[in-house]
Amino acid sequence: MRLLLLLSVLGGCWAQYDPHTQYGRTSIVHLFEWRWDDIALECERYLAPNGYGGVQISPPNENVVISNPSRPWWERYQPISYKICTRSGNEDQFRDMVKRCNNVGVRIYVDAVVNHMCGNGVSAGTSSTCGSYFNPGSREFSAVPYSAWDFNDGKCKTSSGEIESYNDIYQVRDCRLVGLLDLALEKDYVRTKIAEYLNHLIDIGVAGFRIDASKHMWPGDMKAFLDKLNNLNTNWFPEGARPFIYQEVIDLGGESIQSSDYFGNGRVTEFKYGAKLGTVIRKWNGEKMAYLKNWGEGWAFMPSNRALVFVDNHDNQRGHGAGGASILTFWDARLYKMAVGFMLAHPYGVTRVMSSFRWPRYFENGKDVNDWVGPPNDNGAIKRVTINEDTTCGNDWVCEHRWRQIRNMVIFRNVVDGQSFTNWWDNGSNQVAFGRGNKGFIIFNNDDWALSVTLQTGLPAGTYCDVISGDKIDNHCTGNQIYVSSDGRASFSISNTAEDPFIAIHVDAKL
Ligand code: AAO
Repeated sequence: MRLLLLLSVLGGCWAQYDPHTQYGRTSIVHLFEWRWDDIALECERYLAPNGYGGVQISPPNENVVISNPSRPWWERYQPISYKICTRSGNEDQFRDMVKRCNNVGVRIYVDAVVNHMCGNGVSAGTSSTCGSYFNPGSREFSAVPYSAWDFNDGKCKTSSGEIESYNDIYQVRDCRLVGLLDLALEKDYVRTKIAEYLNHLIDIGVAGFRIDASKHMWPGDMKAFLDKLNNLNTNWFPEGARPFIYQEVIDLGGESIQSSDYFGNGRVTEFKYGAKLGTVIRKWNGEKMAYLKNWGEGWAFMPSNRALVFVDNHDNQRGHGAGGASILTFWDARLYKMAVGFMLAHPYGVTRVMSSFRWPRYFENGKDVNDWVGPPNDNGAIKRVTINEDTTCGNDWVCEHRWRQIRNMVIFRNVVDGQSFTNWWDNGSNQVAFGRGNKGFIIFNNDDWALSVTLQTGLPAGTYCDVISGDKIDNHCTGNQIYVSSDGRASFSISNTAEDPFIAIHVDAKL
């Protein structure tokens, strides 16, 4: 009884850091701009069978319709109301997705845009995804409703009303981010409206939230609306479970606002992770993989139990947000697979895999002039995610989460969950290897010469299927095989010109 009480108290206070994934599932995937009915299908046909823990979805609430440029992806970051009504689907389709995904043990995390409404310069009217009236000039959003009282115009001290310096914490929290009308979160009315929106989603069955632009909200204001949230729906979650919270705060160092300011509310996105890993894998600035030995807190990242990590996100894969040119994406597939493989093998943080759409990337003076282009569509309607015979996706959906190397590393992470980081080896350059207890082992060759080495893997003796070059199907391996001898040692050879210059083995892929 006392133990139960202690457990439930602990459970209660730690819960906002816990993604509430089903036992044995550890990673989430961002299905950027997908339709709700396609996500429901993907949960059933692919994510559950391959051990994905959950999906981050694009913002589900009504947004402005931008026609110049034509339907950019970023229109979804300009809310008009909290009706569940977007290009991804209506509320019925949303409910169906949440139910079907939860029923196969895959969680849904909503991208919550609550710092602001649409841009200051948008013209008044009903050009919104559900046709609700709004007037940015008079600050009227009748479908919430919000009025001029509910915005920070009086509080912001810059003459432009915009954030002019990221080093002034008052500007960053009280002024407009790129013209977006900044909600007055100090008001209980605004906090209540936000909590009503999020509670509506919680009651439908979502497991948590990515909170957009958290840097632009005071941590205490956020806590005030988070404290108003319901527990998760007991159809799928234990009694008393709190929503998983991860806050989008870009902290690459050097600004007054720090990630740690937000730890009390939940996890925080660790943007240093992808920026640094990209620099290392690209071998820029004298970086080498050997330096990854103390990856994580040793690189001045936030504590692992507060971090949400990713190689790229929907912003920095196209030059928005932060991280710059070092960020690896599907456009650099060979290096990208190594980076995602490293992330998923390494114990640090809660991991998020990116799943993108292809766009006509075109650089002029170092900037992608098509960075705005929205998802594959027919006259604005988002195209379905079709599945090819070889299990890849059609219609310009990239589906990185279905790439064998990435999908198999998601499974690797599940298999090694809870095991310590062991048996590190490096050649002083860009050939490195490490294990996860006696469950898994991975080795990379990112040097310009071949790798050939015998190493302690920590694994039980036997023949293993390399899950990067192939799959274990029934009891045979479609890729390379690795032989671990009775002392735990194994020989590895990786050509520097290999399509995927890394090898990963784990106990569930033992033959
Ligand atoms: C669009 C148009 C705008 C127009 C506006 C209103 O593009 O021209 O004014 O509508 O009409 C997305 C798009 C925006 C879009 C917006 C609304 O990215 O282009 O604006 O939807 O449709 C900051 C925020 C961060 C934000 C990021 C993009 O802190 O929260 O900008 N990300 C989220 C979403 C994002 C979304 C929004 C927020 C808004 O993920 O998709 O915007 O809902 C510094 C700061 C960062 C700051 C960046 C970029 O970063 O630290 O906090 O992010 O600048 O402004 C070095 C530094 C690094 C620095 C970086 C860049 O790397 O180390 O710290 O340089 O300077």
